[in-house]
Amino acid sequence: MKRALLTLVCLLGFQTIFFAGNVSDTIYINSGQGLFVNGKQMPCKGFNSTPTYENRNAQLSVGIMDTLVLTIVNNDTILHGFDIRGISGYKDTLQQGDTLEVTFHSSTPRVCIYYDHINYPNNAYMGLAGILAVGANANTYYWNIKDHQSDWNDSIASGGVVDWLDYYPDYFTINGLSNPDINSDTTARVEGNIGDTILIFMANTGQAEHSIHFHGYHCEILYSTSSSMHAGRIKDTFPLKRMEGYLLRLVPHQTGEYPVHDHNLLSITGGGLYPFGMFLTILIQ
Ligand SMILES: [Cu+2]
Repeated sequence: MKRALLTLVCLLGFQTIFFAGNVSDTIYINSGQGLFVNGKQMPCKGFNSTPTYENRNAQLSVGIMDTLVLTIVNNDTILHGFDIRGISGYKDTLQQGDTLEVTFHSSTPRVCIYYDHINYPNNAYMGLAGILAVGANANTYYWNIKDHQSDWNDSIASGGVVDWLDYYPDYFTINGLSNPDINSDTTARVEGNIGDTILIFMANTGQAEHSIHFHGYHCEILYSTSSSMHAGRIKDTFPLKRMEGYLLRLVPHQTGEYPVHDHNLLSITGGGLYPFGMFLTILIQ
């Protein structure tokens, strides 16, 4: 009996260590009217978790060594693409109504950006870019940072041409929301306790540069899409060029409610009004 039990424990242990799990997810490419702070509306697109358009892109997550089986459905009326930034082998296209299945896995924790590479950067700019997190824990948050020049959304949606050298954005969002609404997004607004290990998967999927500043706390970079040299740095400000991201670890040392905002101060406005942009708080108790 003892021997049988030992064998069972060994087998279970073996399974835990060597057999990674599968997770599956489906995302839909949707078109719609995005609702922004101050009641502003503009045409947008998104990779959403249902066939109905919303400003927020699906937040994809997979464990280290696990496999994500991802189904992408083109629910829009035009050709779209799917790719994962910085990783080869994923680039593919979907005609209207098409479905694509991809499998993804990573042996290390990281943040990835999945996006539409067709007509780049226009489709990604219209909203088709989201975060794929590898190695999330129970205290994980997602900050998908975007910017829009509202009249350009109208132009691009109606087939117009824009000159990216003249880009001057006027709306700034995290997960499709601006201050003050962003503080109601439980996947964005960090809430925790002293000593927690909090992970923040942050990506700039807009077309402007941003520089995210933490008041009250420093974070350690666990992974950076732009350079392996960044890992291990402990700082309070994180500059993000377009389509770059960080995986940050925050272990709070003090209680309080502290702001996090973009140090490019234009980005803490919305429609020209302060503080309706990239501005949220961290609450540590
Ligand atoms: Cu600041």
